[in-house]
Amino acid sequence: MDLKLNPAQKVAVFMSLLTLSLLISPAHAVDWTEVGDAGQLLGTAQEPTGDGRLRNIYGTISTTNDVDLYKLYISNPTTFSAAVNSTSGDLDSALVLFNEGGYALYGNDDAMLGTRDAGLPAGNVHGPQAPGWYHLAVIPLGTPPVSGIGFTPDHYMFPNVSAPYTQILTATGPGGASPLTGWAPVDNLAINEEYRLRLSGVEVSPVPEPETYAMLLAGLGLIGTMVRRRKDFINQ
Ligand SMILES: [Ca+2]
Ligand SMILES: [Ca+2]
Ligand SMILES: [Ca+2]
Repeated sequence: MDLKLNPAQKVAVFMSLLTLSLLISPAHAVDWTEVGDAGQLLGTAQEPTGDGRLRNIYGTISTTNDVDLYKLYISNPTTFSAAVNSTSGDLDSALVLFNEGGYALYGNDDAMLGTRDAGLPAGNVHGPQAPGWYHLAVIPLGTPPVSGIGFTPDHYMFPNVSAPYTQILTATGPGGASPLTGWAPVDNLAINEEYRLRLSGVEVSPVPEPETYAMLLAGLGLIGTMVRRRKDFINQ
């Protein structure tokens, strides 16, 4: 095919191929390692960056009061799940998912009997219901999230529960109807426990912007016009 393109058409073809390659490029899997110490409040949460599906976060719980809060974009709420493994062996973890505004959705202490690793399952009725920004906390056991001024149990977002600790918890505690403001402190001990947080349904590159699609469609439209003109020329 010998299409003679004017400069505008060349730009259109180039932009179309570029945006097409962006859209169909294979999804990357991203493993994020905690940078320094992730904060524990909405304003200091750590936001992993990169391009593609966020597969793992590797981090450290350095003290008994070190909560690591991550700001995540959940692109697929139905497949979202999170699971902690204590890679250094001794961390008794808990997990809580908050929405963008800091209201708690669900939490867990032990994913299954016989383990102290926490997990949030996919497809739970209390899990995320829409794509968007959320906050996920990796918590050393005994450091409950609170809402309001003060750290007393009347500010706890989650109820006190008894064994087994495998249940999925919801924010039905006295402070559960309000957003996260802090974590009730415990005796501060250095523990330096490393963890791996496995994730699904989370992206670190936002989906293509609407302008990307608009650019692609505009470029394809121009190519279509050019091909039609060429055919008209041949058919004359
Ligand atoms: Ca940390
Ligand atoms: Ca932290
Ligand atoms: Ca646990």
